[in-house]
Amino acid sequence: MTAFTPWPDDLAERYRAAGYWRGEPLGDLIRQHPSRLALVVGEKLLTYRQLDRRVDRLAAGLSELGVASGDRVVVQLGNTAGFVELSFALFRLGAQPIYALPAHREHEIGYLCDATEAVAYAVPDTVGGFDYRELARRLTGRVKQVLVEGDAEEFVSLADVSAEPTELPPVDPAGVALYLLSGGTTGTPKLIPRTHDDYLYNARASAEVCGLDADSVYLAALPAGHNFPLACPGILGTFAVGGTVVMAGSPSADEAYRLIEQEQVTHTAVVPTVALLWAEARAWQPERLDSLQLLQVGGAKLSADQAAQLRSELGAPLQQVFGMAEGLLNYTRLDDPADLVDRCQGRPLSLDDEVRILGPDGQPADSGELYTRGPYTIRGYYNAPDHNRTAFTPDGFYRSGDLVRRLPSGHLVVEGRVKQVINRGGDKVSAEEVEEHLRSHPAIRDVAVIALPHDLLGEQTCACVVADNPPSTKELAFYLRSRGLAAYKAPDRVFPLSALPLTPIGKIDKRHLLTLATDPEPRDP
Ligand code: OOB
Repeated sequence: MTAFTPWPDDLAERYRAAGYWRGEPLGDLIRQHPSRLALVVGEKLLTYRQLDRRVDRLAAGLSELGVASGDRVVVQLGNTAGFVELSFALFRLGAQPIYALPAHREHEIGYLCDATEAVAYAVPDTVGGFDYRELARRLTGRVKQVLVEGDAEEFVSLADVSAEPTELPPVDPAGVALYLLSGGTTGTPKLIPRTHDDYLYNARASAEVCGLDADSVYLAALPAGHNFPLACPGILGTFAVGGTVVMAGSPSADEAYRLIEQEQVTHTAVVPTVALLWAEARAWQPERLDSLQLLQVGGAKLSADQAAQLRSELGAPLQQVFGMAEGLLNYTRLDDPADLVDRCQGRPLSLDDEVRILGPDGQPADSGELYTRGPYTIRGYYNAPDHNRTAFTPDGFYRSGDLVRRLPSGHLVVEGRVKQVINRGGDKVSAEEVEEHLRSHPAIRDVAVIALPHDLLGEQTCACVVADNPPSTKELAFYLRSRGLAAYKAPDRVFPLSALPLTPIGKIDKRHLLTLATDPEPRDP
């Protein structure tokens, strides 16, 4: 079993010599700037000193519960103090959080627990009427220990996990600190091991490029366990410079506007869909956004027109971010002209990010599929040798599946993708995963899942089904929910047809399906 594929020794040495990898454990990040304000969650304010102490006590308490170095813990907390405290306590123990998204349900969580033999699963009590303790109960037998932030009922309350701090064994900064989830092209999500060294560099270098300093106030509006708000520069990048992190319970415009004005937020990150909703809400939200020094938009394509619209309606400086949990981050720079910011998705963060663009003939080109390797791009997914053979080249480049064009300035424009993923407003839906589930539906004989263009979400999920009595979207949503799948993976549209079109070599012709599904006068193939 290969939990983690290391970088080759010569490159690791180079990344250390260049000062990217500093041999520091992530858990130490909040030991500096003791008297500064680290975290704001609702009424709760924590200085770095207070946070540091709470984390030490939590780490000691977890250790008493049996959580040890190398153990994995599935973390599905919202944007709360518990999220930050538990993450840092695990970093200090050398135990590894696996960051699930709030929308994940028993299918995804069960898989994560099984695949990683996680020793614990951390959840909130209820959020928006959904009871995560119920979800934990449905996973009985697959989850060893459940930790709850809030009313724990029969489980262990995170607030009670506390003990006198003790000396903990040293943590290897070259080892895995945490696991992120991949956007996913496969039937099951892949786990992305990130080391202390690489992830700290990711956060620090991002903080620098985004102009964060000790006076910065970062609003975590997207779910904290996603790479973008976690470390691009996000929560960790803000801590690295001694700034303040403000947690938002949701990315809704009313909550974000209120927090931005109240806490004088300087930086925040959203997906295009959320940014467009914020712009629309400008009409009725009275709050001022003058404190915003940078609005980062990424995770899905923002068109030049939409960028210009955001710029004029929100009045905040804009940054485009094209990133991936696997590593490579592209940012437009603070001194890039507005016109360039609007029409590209940024350029690589690091001088040592190697970007290879290959045309359809497999030869280097200015436009084609993006391959990358570098000081914070993984060399392999967790325990996935077969998948790794195709997801990475023999010389260690990650095959992103994104189609890009390189401008003479080195900035990249994202033009499409070759991977079978629907980017639904920044939420990544694996076509293969949804197809696998739908294929087991009793009424469906054959199915192909494709992306359809959508004004607000960018893309929507369309299930092209061959069935005598095609199920409705509602029925499919219900069916997938009953199988424990996250709700965002349910198809937005069902396109019935009598047979799936095939390419000359007999593969399902998804391009043809797209034309058929978007044809105003559909004809069956
Ligand atoms: C971010 O990370 P993931 O892992 O959820 O998704 C990565 C994929 C990319 O391969 C690309 O297909 C798409 O999301 N993507 C974009 C994009 N940013 C990401 N497509 C078009 N334009 C963009 N600006 O999504 C992520 C990670 C860190 C920072 C920002 C986003």
